[in-house]
Formats: sequence, structure tokens, C-alpha cells
Amino acid sequence: EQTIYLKDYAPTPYRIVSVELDFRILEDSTRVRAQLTIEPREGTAPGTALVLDGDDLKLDGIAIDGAPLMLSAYLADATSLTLIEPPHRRFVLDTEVTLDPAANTKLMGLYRSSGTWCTQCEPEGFRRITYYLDRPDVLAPFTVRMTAPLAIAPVLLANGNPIDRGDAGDGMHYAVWHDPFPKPAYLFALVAGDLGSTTDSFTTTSGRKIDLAIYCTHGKEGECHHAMDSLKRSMAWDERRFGREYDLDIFNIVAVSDFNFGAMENKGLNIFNDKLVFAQPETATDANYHSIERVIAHEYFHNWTGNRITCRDWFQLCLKEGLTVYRDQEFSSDEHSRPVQRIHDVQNLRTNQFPEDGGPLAHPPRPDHYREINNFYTTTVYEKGAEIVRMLATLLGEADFRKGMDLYFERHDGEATTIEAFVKVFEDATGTDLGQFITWYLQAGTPQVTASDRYDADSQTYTLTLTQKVDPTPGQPDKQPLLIPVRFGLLGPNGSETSWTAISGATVRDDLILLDRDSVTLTFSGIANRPVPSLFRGFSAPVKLASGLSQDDLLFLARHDSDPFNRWDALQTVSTHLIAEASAGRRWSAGDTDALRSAVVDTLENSDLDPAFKAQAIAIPGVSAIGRHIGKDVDPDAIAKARLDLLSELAGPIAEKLAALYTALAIAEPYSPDAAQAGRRALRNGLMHLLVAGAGRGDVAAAQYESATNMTDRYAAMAISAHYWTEQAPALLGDFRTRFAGDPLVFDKWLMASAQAPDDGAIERMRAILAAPDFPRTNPNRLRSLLGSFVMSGSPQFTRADGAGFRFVAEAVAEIDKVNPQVASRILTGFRILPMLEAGRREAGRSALEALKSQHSLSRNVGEILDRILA
Ligand code: HT7
Ligand code: ZN
Repeated sequence: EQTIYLKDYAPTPYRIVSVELDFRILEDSTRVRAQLTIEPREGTAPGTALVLDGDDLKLDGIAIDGAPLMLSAYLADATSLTLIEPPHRRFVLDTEVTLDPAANTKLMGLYRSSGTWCTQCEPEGFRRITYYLDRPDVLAPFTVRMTAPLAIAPVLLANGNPIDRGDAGDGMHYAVWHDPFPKPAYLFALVAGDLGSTTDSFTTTSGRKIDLAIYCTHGKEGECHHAMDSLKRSMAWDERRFGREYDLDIFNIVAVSDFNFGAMENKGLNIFNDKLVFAQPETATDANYHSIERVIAHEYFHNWTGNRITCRDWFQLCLKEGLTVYRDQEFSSDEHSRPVQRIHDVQNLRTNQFPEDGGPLAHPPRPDHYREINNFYTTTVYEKGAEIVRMLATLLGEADFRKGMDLYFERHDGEATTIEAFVKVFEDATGTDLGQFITWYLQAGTPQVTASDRYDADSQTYTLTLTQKVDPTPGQPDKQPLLIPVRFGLLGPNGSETSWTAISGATVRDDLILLDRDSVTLTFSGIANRPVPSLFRGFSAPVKLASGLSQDDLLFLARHDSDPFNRWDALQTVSTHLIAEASAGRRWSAGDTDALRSAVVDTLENSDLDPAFKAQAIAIPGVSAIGRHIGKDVDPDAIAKARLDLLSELAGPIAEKLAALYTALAIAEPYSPDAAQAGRRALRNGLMHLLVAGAGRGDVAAAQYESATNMTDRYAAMAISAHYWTEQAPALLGDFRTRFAGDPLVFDKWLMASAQAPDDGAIERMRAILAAPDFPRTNPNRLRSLLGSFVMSGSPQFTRADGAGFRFVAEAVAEIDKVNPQVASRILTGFRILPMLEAGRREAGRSALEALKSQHSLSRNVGEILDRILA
């Protein structure tokens, strides 16, 4: 298998000046004619071959400047079309291919989803549509003509602005779209089908009116309003916060039901997985509403960070993705509660990115080699990438960060650029040396920061030592110290901030310590009492912290810290420690659980705290999170048992209080997804969780399931019942299945809840679900809901000691790989936890993977992940 290296990057010898595409879409095939105006770049020697990418294409015709090419002038094979000696001047290459979109189950290139023709080109799908220089640094303006049967495809969309449409005879019609902004092929899109739409408009600050439309299956138009509202708020926010206006006259979104990812930012024509568009209270949860808003914003923000300024090569993916995730996180923070959003984002980072960064699939945010680029759309590139941008903003301060961003847009608009160029704008705009900072992009692994301290009452000095260490990761045995911003405070005995008169030993700017070496020791003078340090406030860097604080100190922070993130984190740390220790046979004392319970009660009763925050604060970390904390020789069953014990000890004695609070939080008003209502529901469902898991109150969940008037409450009741396999769980699952039969997105919820079931019958039930003749086995949402959530959400059945869970998933991956390698390899990444597990499970998992490896003709996607996990 070929490995691609960053060091081999070289620009193409030819430029594509402009692109004219002509699609003739028929029920059973699509003919694509491409006219590419091409010229040699300066310095290209005459006679240099032009190698275009192609994948699964059959060439029907080829001509240069109108003259058909002789067979000896070109070579077409499975992955390329080579013009052996193209003209050494500007010329037009004309090619024709015929596609079979209905047979395209990989969902890359042009395919059909529920009858609608649509495309997905990032990263390398365009080469499945026509021969092209399919790489992000080849930018060209596109004109697209589509001809299709009017009866089945009255809607014809492509990038840019519509410039012509009309009757094409014989029941056919045509439309022509032109996108004036030069773009790489990965941003190309077209849609043809019989679709309904919801329309609106947005007027930019400079007074331009933009027409907005969301296209969807007929009948679903009424479920697009939240997406439309999110889009308009995103457009306004990008103007306010980053000074970025939209640039075309029209912005279209299309919802499709078969999609490999969440959504795609094609210029002026975003294509979305329908689960990230449709919402109505009876079928979508608050979390769904929130994801829709976030992803609509994310794809819209790509218009500037990704489309106007794109990536030079796919190694730079983080340039657009990390930055755009940072922007969508900031949008969510500004639109809702900043601390709650931060906790949510950090929880996601710890749950998904930390295990990736500490396991066999670890890679730097800007990798330097890959076999299959689709395997690098990872949480490291996205979420760690966002953390790096956030640290930049923390280090520079808001005003200087904005100056750097302004310079980025000014300097690189219209370009395909690199991480180095991105970091440089901040250096140039602010005069800051970021030479050490860039290491965050180049080095894999989560730094572990250890804190230790000493207080000297006689001299009234407080000494704090911070050390950093990054463990070796695959291919990177030696690590450099990173520049780690540590936002901090010191709490005095009454819980308020302690001030100091002087500091020595490290660079400290206001409330920021710069940890830029292996170890720094700071001495604070003028400290009247032993303080409790609050470190990494707001999670100021993506590190694992060993604070060395006692349970008393942590609970003190949980009650008094002015930083809500650290209040939440302190409670999480206490319960994690207690469960981890108990799972290793070192059980807590009654005093430990009494203290934790009383901190939880104080949190619940604190009227200054917002319900959404309380919901996060009272949640007990899951088995996977505790397993990650333990790190090696993990026995998930022992953790699950200790966790249930802790839940009982916490919730049992205060069950009545919890039940009273639960009852008081009921909402009488009609459903709204706003932060206030969603926060109340989250807290109420968090209380229900404690009652079910810790006080045996499966009946509370069952009653809530019955009386629920919205999906948030109904789904929470079913999922918690399934997760703890209450007496009522099978009946609730059964009811849910029939109650919502026929709604595929609700079916996904049932699949997710079914995959949570911890009982020994779970795998057989899942096998039966997959084997049912009507199971839609080519639809990524269905497969991910069942198998993705099974492997990623810490189901004890996946990590079963007898290996049955591992075998079940490996066998399913082998089948899915034949249909859709991207979906298969993503499910397979769930095996990255193997090195962390105790020896028996580790071996059982490896042997399931070895059996998968022995299968013939695995895709490059699955092959690469397998090799990296088994290395
Ligand atoms: N930029 C997109 C990434 C993507 C993708 C989208 C849909 C289907 C397959 C895909 N592969 C990669 C989505 C985003 O980050 O905004
Ligand atoms: Zn993105």
C-alpha cells in the first residue's frame, strides 16, 4: 500500500484555468462531459506529462481543442488519465465518462440517495465524477450545466449562482450554474431531484440581500425552521465576531438521508445529513436541536475558513477544520451558556480525542503521512485542532487574536495555504514569537501535567511546581516540551481569590502561567494562608492534569471556585478517583461518600447555579471515562460494579430529595429548545438517571416515558432504562419501536438505545436487527447508530471477556467494508481501546482483528486502521 508523505509536496506542473461541466442525468446512468482549460505552470518543461486523477471511471471520449486524441497520446488506468505529451500552451481538454450513481454505495462522488442525485467530493470524490487534478491546491472557477428529466428532477442545483434554465425537449429540462470563486474540486456539488424547500433571506451589514433555501424530501419542509433560524444567526454572528460577510447572492442547503458524515460545506450549496436538518419536538431531542445549530454554523463558517481560504494539501486539514470547530464552539458559547458549552466540548474531547491520542491511532493534528486520507478526519484534527486555536486566543488575548485573524483573511484570501502560514499571521500581527507554539500541530499525544505545591507559613510564600511530559506515540518516540497556557487562581480559606505581592520562577501574565519547559517552579509571596490552587481554568490547554489535590481540596473547589469549569471538573475528579480505587479493591470510606454527597446536594440547592450546569455537575463519569483514567489492565466489569455501588451510596440516602427536585422541575409550557428549557430538562433527566441507577427507581423512568410530550424526555427515559436494563426496559424499547415505526431518524434512536443494553442477550438481538431483511444496510446513519454507538459508548457487551462483542463487530465491519469502506473503518476505530484492556480481553480483541485481517480484499480504509491497531 502506498504511503503519501508531506515532505513530497510539490505543486502540479499544470494549472486548471477554468472548468465547464455538462451532466446529462438519466434514470439509469449519468453522462459527464468535462471541458478543462489547462495551461502549464511557469517552469514546467515542454513534454511534461499531465496526470489527472480518476477513480472507477470509464473513458468514453477524449479530445484536445476539439480534436479527438490518438490512442498513443494518453493512458487511462484504474486511478489516472495521463496525457503523455500535452501542448505547451493553454488548451482545452475535453473528456466524457458515464457514471452509474445508483450503484455508488461508497457515497463518494455522484450517487443517489432516496432517488435524489447528490455529490460528496471531499476529500477525493471528484475523481469519481471526472478526470481531474483532484487536490485542494488546484483552484478554478466552475460552470455547470445539468440536464435531467423534469418529472423526476425538477430541482437542479450546483455551486454559485444560477445563470440559465429552460426546456431541453423530450421531457428534459436544464439549468446552468456559475461559481465565480475559484475553488478546489472537493468543494464541487450538484443536486438533482424532486425536493421541497423552505426559503428565507438574510441582509448583510453592507446591505446585500441573500436568498436562503433548505431543500428536503416533500413533507419535511416544516422540520427545517430550526436549521434556517440557525443559519441566519450564524450569518449574523460571523459578521459581528469576525467581520465576515457572505459573498454569493444565494445560499442553499440540501438534506439527504444517505451521507458519510454530518455535512459538507460545498461553496454555496451545503449538503447535509438529514439528521442534522430536521427537527420537531416529538422526534428530535434537545441534543439534536443543539447539534443542528452547531453543524449549520460550522458548515456556514467554512465559507471563509475552508472555502475562501483552503488547504494546500490534505495534511493541512486541521487548518480549516480545527479553526472552524473553534469558530462553531465560540458561536455556541455566545448563543447559549459559555461554561456549559465549554464543559460539553471538553467532555467530548476527553471522551473521544484523549483515547485516540493515547492509543495506537495517535497522530499529530497536522500529520506528516497517511495511506488513506479519509482515515484522518479525526477528532484530533477537529477537536484538538480547535483547542490549539483556543490556546492561541488565550495566549494572545481576544484583541490580538482578532488582529491575527483579520490578517489571515487579508493575506490569504483566495489561496490554498498551510498551518505555518496560519501561525505566521499571528506572529506578524502581534510581534509574538510562536516558534514553540507550532509544536502543538506537529506532535501527537496528550501532555500530562503534574502539579505539586508547598506552603511556608513563616515566610508566607507559596511554591507551585508544574511539570509536563508526553508519552511516546506511534512513530514519535521523543517529545519536545510544549508551550502550555495555564490559567489559574489561588483560593483562600473563605473561598475567595487570594492575591499575592510578587511571583518569581516563570512567566506569569495576569492569570496565565506559561509552562514552556519540562518543569517550572513559581514562588508567590505575600500569601497569608495555605491556598488551594485552581489550575487550567476553563480547561486552558488540552492536557491531563494530576493536581495532587486531596478530596477535601477538590470538594472545596467544587463549592467555591469562581471558575465553573473547574467546579464541575473537581466533582468529576472525586467520583472518578473513588470508583477507580474501588474497582481495584480499595473501597472508599463512608466519610468519602458522605462528603461527595453533601457537595452534590449543595450544588443542587445552590440557586446561583444554572440548571444546565447542575445537570453536568451531578453526572457520574461513565465506565469508559474511568477506564481511561486507570489507563492500563482495565477490567470494565469491575469498574461498572464499583460505579453502580457509588451511585447507590450517593443517591440511595437522598432518594426522596432527588425525587422532589425531579418533580419540581417538570415543565408546563409548550416545548422550546431554548437554553433555559433545555437546561431544566437536562437537570430533570440527570436526577432521573440518579434515581434509576442509584435508587432502583426504574418506575420513574417508565412513568416519564409514558407521559413525555417531547422526544428529549421520552428518549432519556428509554435510554436510561436500557442502559441500566431495568425491569421495564424491554417493554419501553418495544413500545418505542412500534410507536415511531416508519421514521428512520427515530429508528436510529432505538438502535442507539438497543446498543446500550448491558445484558448478555444484547449481541444476539443486534445480530437479529442487522440480519432482518428490511434493515437498510447501505445507510450510514443506521449502521453508525447501532454499531458506532456500540463500540464508542463503552457498552460492557463490546468488551465482553469472552470476546463475543469483538467478534460480532469485526464480522460486521467485514460486511460493511464491501459496501462503504468509510463507514466500516470508522466503526473499526472503536478497537483502539484494546491496548488499555486487561490481557484476556486484549487478546480476544486482537484475535477478532486478526481474523478480519485474513479476509480478502479489504479496503485501504479498513486495512490501514487494522494495521495501526495491530502494530
Ligand atoms: N468538510 C467535511 C468533511 C468530510 C465529509 C463530509 C461528508 C462526507 C464525507 C466527508 N469526508 C470529509 C465536513 C466538515 O468538517 O465540515
Ligand atoms: Zn468542517
